[in-house]
Amino acid sequence: MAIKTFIHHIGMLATPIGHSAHRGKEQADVQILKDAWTAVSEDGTILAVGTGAYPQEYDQAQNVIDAEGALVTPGLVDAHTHLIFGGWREHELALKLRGVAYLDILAQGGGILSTVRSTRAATEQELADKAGEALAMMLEMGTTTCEAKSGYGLTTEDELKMLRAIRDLQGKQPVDLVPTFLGAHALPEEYKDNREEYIRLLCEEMIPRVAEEHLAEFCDVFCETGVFTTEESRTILMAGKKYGLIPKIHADEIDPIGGTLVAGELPAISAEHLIRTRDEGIEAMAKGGTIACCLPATSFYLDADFARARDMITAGVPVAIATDFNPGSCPNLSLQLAMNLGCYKYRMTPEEVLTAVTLNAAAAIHRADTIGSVEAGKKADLVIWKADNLDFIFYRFGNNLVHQVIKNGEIVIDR
Ligand code: IZC
Ligand code: ZN
Repeated sequence: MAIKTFIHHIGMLATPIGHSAHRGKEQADVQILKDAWTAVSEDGTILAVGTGAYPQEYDQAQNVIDAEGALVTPGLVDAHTHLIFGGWREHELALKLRGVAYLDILAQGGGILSTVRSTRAATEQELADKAGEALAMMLEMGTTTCEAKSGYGLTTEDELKMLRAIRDLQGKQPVDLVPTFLGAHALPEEYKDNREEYIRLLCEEMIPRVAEEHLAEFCDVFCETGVFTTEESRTILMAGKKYGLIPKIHADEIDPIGGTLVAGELPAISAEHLIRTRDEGIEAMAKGGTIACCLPATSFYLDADFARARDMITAGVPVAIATDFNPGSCPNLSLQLAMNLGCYKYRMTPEEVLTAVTLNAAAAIHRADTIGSVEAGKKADLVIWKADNLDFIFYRFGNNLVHQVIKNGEIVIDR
């Protein structure tokens, strides 16, 4: 088979191996190859990985990339973002510094509802353009696949507009997008006194439309005090399931009201945030095979507790780490920062965190068959780092340590 790209002189190739999430001790099982190389076929998939000597014909590849002894990892997978939104919420920073709580800002019609107003006012093109800028920055920092949620429209047309903006961006720039329907992100102001009616709208109109137009793969709910209850979350996620949308859930971000129990029971492919998750929630996730998608930059920004990721690993729950990029609780899109925090605050090892932002993140968005590791048969999405070992990228923080990003075997970032 013709070789499109050959990458050699890889000082250290660090990657989990496999097609499903790694849990428990396996979370730290990262294959480390020294003096490695990889060959990529015409269609952008990895054909072979090896060390030392390689077949001579690889030197004839269209692109030969000399990694000059650097660290290479899989491209980073951001499994939880609110990529599409109008406006920003920098005015909330002052409130936050004065001690006003996240849920109080929301209850007063700010927070998510403020972003809903600016998102409704934006066109599909404006939303796509704004998100395109964020994606360009993410790619620059090593993210090659990104999950993106709706949830700032909260009317059928505005939710569809957000999901169409995601679809518009697919293929127009290098980052692969994975869409999630989050119509249950907040109760819109016009349904303040009529929550049953909004839930009916979600289940009977929005979800069927989203499914019919193939605009999302997952259905998500913000299960939280003052937002959606566990019963409502179950109803909405079951309705999504009926239409082929895989359940995800925002659980235990502010209050542990039982979202992780719903996650384990359904089961949801992933439960996200988990800042306040207690023992029974961890057990439920372990039982349901739910992936814990932890968002440490959100804890940092909200000055909240950090999820009990170590206990989750011990209990056999696979841990993924994502940014939660959004205009309110985490205006950060660097997975590198989330990786640093995973190490410093969750006390996860570099190997465990690497798995969390590659293979386990891929599994959380149902992509573990095609991305999340550097091995034959997977897409050639890689990062060549300004580092020669794995520890280095966790030890340094606050800088972008990406040298090159390779997407489907082609250099898309070179810095
Ligand atoms: O806009 O505040 N937690 N949703 C649930 C968010 C944070 C995003 C936001
Ligand atoms: Zn979120």
